[in-house]
Amino acid sequence: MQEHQRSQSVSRERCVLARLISPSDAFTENPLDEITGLAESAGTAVLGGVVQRRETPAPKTFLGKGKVSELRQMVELHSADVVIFDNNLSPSQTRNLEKETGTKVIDRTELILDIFASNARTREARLAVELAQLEYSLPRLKRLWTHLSRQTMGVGMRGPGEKQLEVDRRLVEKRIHELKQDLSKVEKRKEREVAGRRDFLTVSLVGYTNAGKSTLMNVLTEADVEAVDKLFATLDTRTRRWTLPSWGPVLLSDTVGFIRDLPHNLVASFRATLEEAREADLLLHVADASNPAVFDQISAVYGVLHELGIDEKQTLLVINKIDVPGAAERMQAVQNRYPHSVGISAKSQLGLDSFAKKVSQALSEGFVTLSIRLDVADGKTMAWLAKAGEVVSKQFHDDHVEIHARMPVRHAGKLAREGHQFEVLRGRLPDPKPEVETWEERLPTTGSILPTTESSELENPVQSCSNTRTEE
Ligand SMILES: Nc1nc2c(ncn2[C@@H]2O[C@H](COP(=O)(O)OP(=O)(O)OP(=O)(O)O)[C@@H](O)[C@H]2O)c(=O)[nH]1
Ligand SMILES: [Mg+2]
Repeated sequence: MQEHQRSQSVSRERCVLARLISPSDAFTENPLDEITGLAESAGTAVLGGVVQRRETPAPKTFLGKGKVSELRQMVELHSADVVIFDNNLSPSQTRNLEKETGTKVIDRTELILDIFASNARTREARLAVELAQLEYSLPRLKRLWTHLSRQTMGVGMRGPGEKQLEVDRRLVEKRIHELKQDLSKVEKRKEREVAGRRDFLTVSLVGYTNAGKSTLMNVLTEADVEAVDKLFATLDTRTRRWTLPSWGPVLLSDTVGFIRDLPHNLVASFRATLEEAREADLLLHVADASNPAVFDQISAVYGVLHELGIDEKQTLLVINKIDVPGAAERMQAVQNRYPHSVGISAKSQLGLDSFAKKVSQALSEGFVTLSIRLDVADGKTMAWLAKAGEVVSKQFHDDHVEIHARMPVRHAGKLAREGHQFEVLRGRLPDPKPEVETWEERLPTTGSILPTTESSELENPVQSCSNTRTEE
């Protein structure tokens, strides 16, 4: 499986970075900062990099001619083993660039998959990563096959090279099928596990990778989750009991971090891992105020939440790392835009009291009091109501019973789905999903995470960085 073998680990290799950015992209920092962090997390030694501003990529080599030759010189100068692109490349662009630079070329998706593969500890994470890697390789296998058969046999002719690749392709497809079946079993088991914990309210930490989710989890629950300065340190989900001051016990879970342009098939493969977040009563979106790209990171996280279908969930934005010099000002800018956010330092344990208050407040906003009319013989629903919430009062009439009950919003959703009649006495049920096209259009209608102004009016702390302009 030639192409699949390409996605082997780049650990301990010497690398040169490359990125194409659009002329309108604005940076306060070096545009190669994030990919440098990713490449280092994958274990490579970063020796240099090139950036090109261009409206659209060059069809054959992605970068323009002059920039490709600059890249080749850099590869020769540093005797680099690999060029890592911070963009996604087509299989033919990868091949052309490998020819031009005389070295291996990998793109952003392949690098992220590589990091996930080396950090995957649990069986579930390993299955998810293998599936995403094979799905990434499959179209490349196909195209490699076309390319090889043309080269060796002429168009449309069958030959031994093609036969081998055809066999490889079938093997990959078979394995993809098996992995999907295994993951769907894991997903079902997870759904049952999560449903079994329904007696507790659940709060889930989500956010950009390295934002400090695991550090916060450890501080709040003494969970002992790995929290290190490494991208994608966490790839599974841990759930612990957290005694929320002035509230009581809730379940808190920490999970895999997100990143800009997270490969779609990776998000899909991690659905089972993200089950807790999908079912949570409240999401705590942890953002890193020490990072100048915090606004972009916040939007990238909302993008992934949208992809998972959970962007309408009640969310509290937690602005972390306010202990870092310069972060307090950035926190202010974030709070201007997201007034219902809260600033903390998980590491220095700053702001945790008001954080806990905001969480309690958000959780109580997630409750409704309902008046439900049930058939007197419907003992099953009555028992369920007593378990799902608090029954405040019960009034028996000739043919029905009227129950007033307080419960988390998600339970009210279940009652509606089951066709029960009820009236909301206190609190609010979420509006039905609006018919909009993009998640950005949807943002202004979602509860506590709202920006206060239109994005065009926002004070944008991210300004253009002139020294990164490296046009041909
Ligand atoms: N200065 C400072 N550093 C922090 C704070 N919180 C976390 N960190 C550091 O940030 C790095 C990443 O922290 P983690 O808790 O592993 O981040 P994460 O969001 O779980 O990251 P992934 O699991 O990789 O997605 C670690 O080096 C932490 O020590 C904070 O409040 N202040
Ligand atoms: Mg983590």
